[in-house]
Amino acid sequence: MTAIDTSPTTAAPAPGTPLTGTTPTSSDHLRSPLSGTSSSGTDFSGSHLSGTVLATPPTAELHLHVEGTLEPELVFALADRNDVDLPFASVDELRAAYSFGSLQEFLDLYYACTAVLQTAQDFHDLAWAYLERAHAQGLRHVEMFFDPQAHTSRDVDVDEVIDGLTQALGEARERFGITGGLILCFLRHLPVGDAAATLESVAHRASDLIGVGLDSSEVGFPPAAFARVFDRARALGLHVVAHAGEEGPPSYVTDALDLLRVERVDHGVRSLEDDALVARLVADRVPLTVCPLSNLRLAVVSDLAEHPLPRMLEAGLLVTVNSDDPAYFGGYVGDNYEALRDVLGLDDDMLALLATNSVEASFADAGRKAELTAEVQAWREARRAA
Ligand code: ES4
Ligand code: ZN
Repeated sequence: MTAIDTSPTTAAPAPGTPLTGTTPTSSDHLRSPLSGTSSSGTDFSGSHLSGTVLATPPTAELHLHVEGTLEPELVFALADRNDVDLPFASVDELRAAYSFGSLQEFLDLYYACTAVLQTAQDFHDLAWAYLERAHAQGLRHVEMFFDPQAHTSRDVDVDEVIDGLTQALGEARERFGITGGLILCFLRHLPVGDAAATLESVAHRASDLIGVGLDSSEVGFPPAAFARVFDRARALGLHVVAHAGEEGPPSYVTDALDLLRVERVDHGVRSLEDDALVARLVADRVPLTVCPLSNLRLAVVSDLAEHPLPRMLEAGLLVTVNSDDPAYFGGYVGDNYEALRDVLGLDDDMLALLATNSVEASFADAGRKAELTAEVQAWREARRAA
């Protein structure tokens, strides 16, 4: 059963009714985000899909904004369901607007489209659509970012957001054996007091979260202001990550490490401009969640052939591959691996290394990491035999 149907010919249901599928009003299918593994005995590994070996490895995705998985068809389906007026006449017109010169240009559209997301059902359908697509590309574990302030600012209850996303993740675990959970991101362009209040509003359900992150407009919003909020998140038992060094300078990466004490750096590509920082990231095995197609579409690099990822690997950095906002940037996680093969010439050994890095860099428990590492090895062997 598919939880959404975004085909253009689908008749729009009345506002508030599910498009298809179940209404996630209870938490009876929920699981704690990272504990346990599939127990059905089913081969969930990416390599079994469609009876052939996938061209890209089974992987963990650690840098994925669920709001950035909002495909234009779903924008229109949810707008119909919720009676939201859109400033675009058609799916094609909206997709044509997906042409960005900078992070800010993208973010303006990204926040505008969140207007269609209102109920737990909407958030469920959004996440489920992503999980189905990413499953088809070999996704095995996801640590999913969400931006509560983009929704609470529109009077959407944060519990609706968390309930819907958690329900979808629970279903993905049952049906696909995909593990993972949620990382709550603070919007750094808003006052730090908003971030602190957001964290307190979910403190009672910290067990529904893996961690916190920091995203949105980077330049002009350095990490320092968020140090106390991150202290509080750690005190709640949450992991901490932050976007740094996407458009911002390497000093933002250093500050994220020193002041926020992040365990991973999201993007971090500009770290290469600071040799001492690179040495530190290598020595401490700090993972960087790199997003090649995002970097291309947001003009962080002018050409994928010039992407620094190969240099980052050569430097010994713990690099992972991720899709960031796949609906907007032209590709899901497997598409990002594919692009690295096609444009940068990375071979199966390199792709397997990147997938193994994603497992190491994840917040999965040791048992799950061992399972996923074995799946990557099995993929590598299957590719050799194919
Ligand atoms: C984002 Cl690519 C990127 N950078 C910063 N914040 C974001 N939110 C969604 N995508
Ligand atoms: Zn991002």
